[in-house]
Amino acid sequence: MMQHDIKSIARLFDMRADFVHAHPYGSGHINDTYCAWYDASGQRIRYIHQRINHNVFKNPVQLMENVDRVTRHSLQLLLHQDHPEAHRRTLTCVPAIDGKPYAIDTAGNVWRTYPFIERARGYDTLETTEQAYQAARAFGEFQKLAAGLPGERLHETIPHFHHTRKRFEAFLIALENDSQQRAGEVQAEVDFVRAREADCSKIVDLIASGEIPERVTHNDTKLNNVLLDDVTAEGVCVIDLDTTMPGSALYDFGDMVRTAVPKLAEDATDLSLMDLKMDMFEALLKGYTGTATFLNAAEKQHLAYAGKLLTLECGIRFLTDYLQGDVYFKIKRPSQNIDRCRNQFAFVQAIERRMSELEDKVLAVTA
Ligand code: ADP
Ligand code: GN1
Ligand code: MG
Repeated sequence: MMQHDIKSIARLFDMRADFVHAHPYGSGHINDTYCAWYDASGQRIRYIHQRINHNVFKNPVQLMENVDRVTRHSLQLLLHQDHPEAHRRTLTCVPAIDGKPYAIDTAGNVWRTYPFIERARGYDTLETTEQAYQAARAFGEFQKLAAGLPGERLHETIPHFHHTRKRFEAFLIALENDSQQRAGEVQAEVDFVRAREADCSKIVDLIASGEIPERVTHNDTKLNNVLLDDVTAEGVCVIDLDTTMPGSALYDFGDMVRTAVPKLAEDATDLSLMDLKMDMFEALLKGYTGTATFLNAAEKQHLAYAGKLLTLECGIRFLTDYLQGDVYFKIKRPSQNIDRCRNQFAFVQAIERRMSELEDKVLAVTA
């Protein structure tokens, strides 16, 4: 559904082309994304206009400072390499009329505009192991690029985003408050989380002790956040940079596993069919470790575990949102968040069943 008047949003940006029409676009759970067609001297081209969800991102201006820095750095490197497709390999911010990388509408919403990356797309469900390999390579390359970002530490756009222990505590508070009187329906899920309380501290403790280093990471590496070339499947552009900030390499690898390895889509409900696609896991490992060559021994040792942890964390977040009345993730049907939660927990169980096989694959690839 078109919630916003995109033609008037378009006027806030220095488009140098004439607006034709726009429609809602993509399957992201957070921002309001529109694809808009323009006439540029007789040529039809398209752009992405996005409203930043300020319920989720409390400081969109700081967020855009991060995005502007990261994308400029990325473009500079590509131009330095004389890359023939530099502007297709990274997001770039189209400036607003006042030169800023964002614009604010009359209702106070913060908007940004990106050129549309053509002949590539993001996948909710992968079709081939080559796609998994290429996606993981692209996220590994992105981490390398982010590691070289000059200047100050990036802003934390969502503080403690992957602090799983704090996610567990937020869940306990939502359960205690039970503002929607839903706790009674989710006893099995509550027990599931409580039984895994110890998991929630494991990686944060290793980070606190220094065994796992802080790195600049993407933090939202679900598969549809990398666009793969329509013809070659190469990972052409990493998108959705809102959570690019200090984190752990394990968060990025873990979220790739969460989204590329399950047999079922994130909100599918026929959970008896849930299992792992081992070949996808292997392809992710090869792609990621082939480019993320900086990983230390502790990071390598926890690659398989990261898949379990990030899935558990995401399930806890869906459950918390369900208990709070679906205030965070976009939903298209009333039970979608609890369906997503149950699905994530089924995948956690499948990982637990097959953890030794995953560990063997990690050893084989990283030895
Ligand atoms: P969300 O935070 O809501 O997930 P995203 O930034 O991931 O928002 O954008 C939502 C979807 O829009 C993406 O999954 C992708 O399909 C599409 N998209 C975003 N930016 C571009 C772009 N520059 N070119 C092409 N498609 C894009
Ligand atoms: C959200 O924005 P999107 O749809 O790429 C969420 C991720 C979750 C994911 C679950 C900023 O990702 O953390 O893992 O949904 N992004 C934010 O599908 O919370
Ligand atoms: Mg996204």
